[in-house]
Amino acid sequence: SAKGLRAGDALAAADGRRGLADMAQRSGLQARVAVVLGAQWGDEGKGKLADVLQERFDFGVRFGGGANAGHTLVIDGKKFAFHLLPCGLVQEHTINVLGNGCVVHVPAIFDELEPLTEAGIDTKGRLKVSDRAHLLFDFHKQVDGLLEQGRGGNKLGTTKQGIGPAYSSKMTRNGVRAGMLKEPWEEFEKVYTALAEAHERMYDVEVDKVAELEKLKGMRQKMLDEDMITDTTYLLNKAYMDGKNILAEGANACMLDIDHGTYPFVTSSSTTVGGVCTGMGLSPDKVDCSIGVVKAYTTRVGTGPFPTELTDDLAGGDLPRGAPGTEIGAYLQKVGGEIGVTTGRKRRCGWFDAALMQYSVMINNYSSINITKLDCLDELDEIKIGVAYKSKSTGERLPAGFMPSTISGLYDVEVVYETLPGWKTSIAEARTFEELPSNAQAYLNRIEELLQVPISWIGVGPGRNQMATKG
Ligand code: 2SA
Ligand code: GDP
Ligand code: MG
Repeated sequence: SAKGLRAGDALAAADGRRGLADMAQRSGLQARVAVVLGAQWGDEGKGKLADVLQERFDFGVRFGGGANAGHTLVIDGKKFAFHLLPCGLVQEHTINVLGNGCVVHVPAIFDELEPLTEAGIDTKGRLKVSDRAHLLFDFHKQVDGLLEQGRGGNKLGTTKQGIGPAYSSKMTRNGVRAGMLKEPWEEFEKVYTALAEAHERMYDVEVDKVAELEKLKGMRQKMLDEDMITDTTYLLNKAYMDGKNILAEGANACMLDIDHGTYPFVTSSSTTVGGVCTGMGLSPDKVDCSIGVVKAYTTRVGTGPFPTELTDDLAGGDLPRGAPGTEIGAYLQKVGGEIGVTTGRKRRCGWFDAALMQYSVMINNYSSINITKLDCLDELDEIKIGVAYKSKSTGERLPAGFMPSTISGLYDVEVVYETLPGWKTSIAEARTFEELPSNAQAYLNRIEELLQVPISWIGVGPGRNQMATKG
């Protein structure tokens, strides 16, 4: 039926098995291993929730991706941007891990540690890199740029951080893992050179091998001095056995997952809940809480289908207007500060897409969700929610949880909208659901109803303390 999967009780039964009896468990406040996952197309505000939760976790772990992520924390008005490293580094009680599922550009590590040190944060000995993680070299970035160029008008809109080419090396099985940096330098030089030469043969690139090796040699020594490269699979499992708490910080998001996203407009890693386990070597039964981070509207950076996108053309039609004289998509872009943290690109903006979220819930079975940036809707007269997809060609409504697997299928969907009244007042000071205006409460209640997942956290501003709780 058009009701689809949410009509069944399968997910609720799974919650029961996970022991998610109350809100404290669902919101990550009692978890041994909690995961923060992007539920849409990224930039939902994962960094901020990870930072809020991190206080009670001993470890902060990245399980996939590389320096393509952009996670922003605002602490006492000061901004910290993370690309490769886990956000947990800002909290000195934590050990932070780049898990085996990551692709690691060594210079990026030092580039990112530097501003932390400058801010007076002691990072020494607090970063561990999996010896099984693959290294991402400068030539991977070079090739990423070339591949994008070669796509002409069909660009994926990658961050050009070398992500796709580095995962290609891993899957081709001629990649170089971080553990190689612990072997004699000559051995490392050999595997590095073989991989660089393979790229020179495959692509029309000239790789400055001498320069990169020279740079890496110095950084390698620093890593060895700090005992940075280690078996993090063992480290994390041992820590778990010893009763430590682990927080896994997702990068990118469900719809950018290499398998479950809008392929080929995706990143090259497993960004969904399964990737957590393969990317850090921790079994699924140990993950007792996964929180989906969900923006109160939708954004996407890079190309690819985006059913609820508000293009200026559309917004000029029958859609409600935002601040006087602005189109809503452009308005959200501006009010939300929707600019890529890594690349500085403008993010495309659109209405909340419940049909997409029902798919995201099905894939990840979130224990609860964190609605972020609700404050960015404060000034709107009316707010739309995409509640279902209809096929343009057949006119039929697609069942909840179903997402077309092809790009043509995705462009064939027409969104069914509901319109809710705005609240037209600032919510920046609200700290509980009850303190929100009734129209904001109604908006959140409708989202909960459509997704059948409880909301635990509500973002009302960028600051660490600007988070309201529910439940
Ligand atoms: P890539 O570089 O191979 O992973 O790019 C492939 C697609 O994945 C998208 N992607 C992202 N989407 C949202 N946020 C990301 N991080 C940065 C941020 C992005 C930025 O936080 O703003 O600065 O532009 C991110 N990283 C990758 C990308 O747009 C491609 O569609
Ligand atoms: P991430 O990639 O998911 O960690 O998110 P980004 O850091 O790329 O983008 C989220 C942006 O929104 C950052 O600039 C955050 O500081 C900001 N942010 C997070 N939560 C909120 C919120 O509730 N309200 C507002 N106004 N900004 C928020
Ligand atoms: Mg981001």
